Amino acid sequence: MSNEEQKNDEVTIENADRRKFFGKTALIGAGVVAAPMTAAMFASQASANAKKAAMSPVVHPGELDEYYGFWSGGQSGEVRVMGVPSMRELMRIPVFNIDSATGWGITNESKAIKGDSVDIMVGDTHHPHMSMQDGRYDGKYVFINDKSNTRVARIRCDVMKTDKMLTVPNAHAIHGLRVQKVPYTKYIFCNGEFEIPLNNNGKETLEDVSTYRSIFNVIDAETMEMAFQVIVDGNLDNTDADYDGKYFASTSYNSEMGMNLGEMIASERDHVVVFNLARCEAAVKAGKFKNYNGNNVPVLDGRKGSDLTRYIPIPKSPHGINTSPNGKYFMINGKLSPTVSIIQIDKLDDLFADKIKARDTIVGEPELGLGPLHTAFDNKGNAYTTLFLDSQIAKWNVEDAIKAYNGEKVNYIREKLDVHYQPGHNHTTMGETRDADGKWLMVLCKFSKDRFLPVGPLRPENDQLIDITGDKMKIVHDGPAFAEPHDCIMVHRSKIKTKKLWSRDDPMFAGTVAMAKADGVDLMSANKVIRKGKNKVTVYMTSVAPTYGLNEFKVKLGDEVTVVVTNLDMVEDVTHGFCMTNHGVQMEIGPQATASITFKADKPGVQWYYCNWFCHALHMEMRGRMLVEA
Ligand code: K7E
Ligand code: CUA
Repeated sequence: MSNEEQKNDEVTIENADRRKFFGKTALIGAGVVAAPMTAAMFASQASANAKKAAMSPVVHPGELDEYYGFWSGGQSGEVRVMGVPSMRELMRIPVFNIDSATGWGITNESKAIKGDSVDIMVGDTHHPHMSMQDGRYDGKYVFINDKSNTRVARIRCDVMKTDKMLTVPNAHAIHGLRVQKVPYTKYIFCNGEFEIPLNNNGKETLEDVSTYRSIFNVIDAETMEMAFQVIVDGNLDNTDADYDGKYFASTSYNSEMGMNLGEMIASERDHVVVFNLARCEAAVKAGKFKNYNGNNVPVLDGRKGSDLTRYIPIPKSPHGINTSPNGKYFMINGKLSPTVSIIQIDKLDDLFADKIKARDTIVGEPELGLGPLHTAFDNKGNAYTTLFLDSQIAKWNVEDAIKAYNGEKVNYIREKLDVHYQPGHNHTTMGETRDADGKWLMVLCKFSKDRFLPVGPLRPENDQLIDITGDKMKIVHDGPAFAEPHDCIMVHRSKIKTKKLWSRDDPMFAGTVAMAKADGVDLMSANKVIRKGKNKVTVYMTSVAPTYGLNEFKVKLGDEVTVVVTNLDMVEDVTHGFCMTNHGVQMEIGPQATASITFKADKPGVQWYYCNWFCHALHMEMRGRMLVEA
């Protein structure tokens, strides 16, 4: 045994003993562990704390958080609004799911927004990102993908509601999603992850894998319609854009185009595909595209050899891609490789001009640990990479990593911190914008194991908040989260202005307003029942706490009934509900909003409807009868 091996051996044994020791004391009980703490120990701990007190995540009752957090709700299909640093959950925004509280997916207004996917009740959200102006959040929209049904939705930040949804044609499973940062968010970029035939009609080609493609998608952020798509070689995973408005790039973990695990991880290298926005737009203008599957979305060919794209080889199965807030680098997280590959963005001009080779754009490839998935940034030149397999965050210095790649003897690793456990995404406050402020790092851990009271075989995930203002990272908060929050953003509260009341001309219910106009009804005053044809009835009513404009209305058994409620209350937070008992019908109507819901009156007799959102001391009395004549 060499000296080195012997030393390692000793360390292991010592650690094992320490573990046994801690295990025993834990069995005896927490009280026993606390007891031996002497006054001297307390004093030394206090002085250590005084050196650099961690920022406190405590936000006292009545105080407001400094940041809005937008959390993906993973398999729940929703987006959550958190207060950071308190980690209080402020709101849930239903997007791809059906929501019992607000009637999302049940009301006519939300169904119209869902459009062609109105019958789909599930979603799998991953990547929420806010629209930008010149690389800074503009507070207008948050965009979110649905991997499970190939959709992208938009949330309006003034009302915190979903206002647009698009099923992306030609693609299969939208995963990575980012916005154009500069000059403004004209486009949303997102990846079709899975590989399918271009005309996926089950006729032309089915089993010939060589005809399968993954497709890159560019969506107009304002209209939420497809701008164009790009066929690529390999599949597509995550994506991000530069700070110049010129390039965006996506990782590919399946450059092999394998159809099973073994095939997908066969080669030692996969790639990043870089897209040239100006060339793509010019190609669309010049008509150099094709259409597939009978729709008219322009599809460009960006496979190897095309002048629209460049392919940069990256070690084995990369995952996340993150642009540094100084706009200089794309960080490509290695996943199966312990490295992050640093692409220097201003070298891409030369790459597209064929003056340099693809790998010449790589200016650093620091080795960080096992399973690097995603990287976040502070405002001091440091990067924070999640190590999924090591259950750690690696803090490293970007310029030092570049020096090391050039052969200089520098240690670029600043610190490794244990997190609990298996982190996926991490994110810093304002860290995906020019305003990165280096205050908080959120780490979204995939497992919580021993961190919370056990709640059966399915455990919450664990969101850990880390203070990154000092030399050492400090975990200051564990937050249980339901349904895997893949990703989040944290936006300074000064960026977001929300409405207190709905505007009567809000586009969210413009369709219903138009219907009322056609029916000759003034929504602000009318309470009436209009029969439309043999089996259709529209019921218009107002609501003012604690009454509905109609105490009763009469329909016939089998009628299709549309109830339209307009909330006349002008008081902030006085939301009413409408619930038709025993009919699976309920919805929220915010102050000054109109909402409607359609159902079949398939039960005879007296059917009570009631207000299901607390609004008044006499809220229980806010109800009325639907009289159903048999
Ligand atoms: Cu890494 Cu969907 Cu961004 Cu999960 S993805 S972690
Ligand atoms: Cu209106 Cu409760």
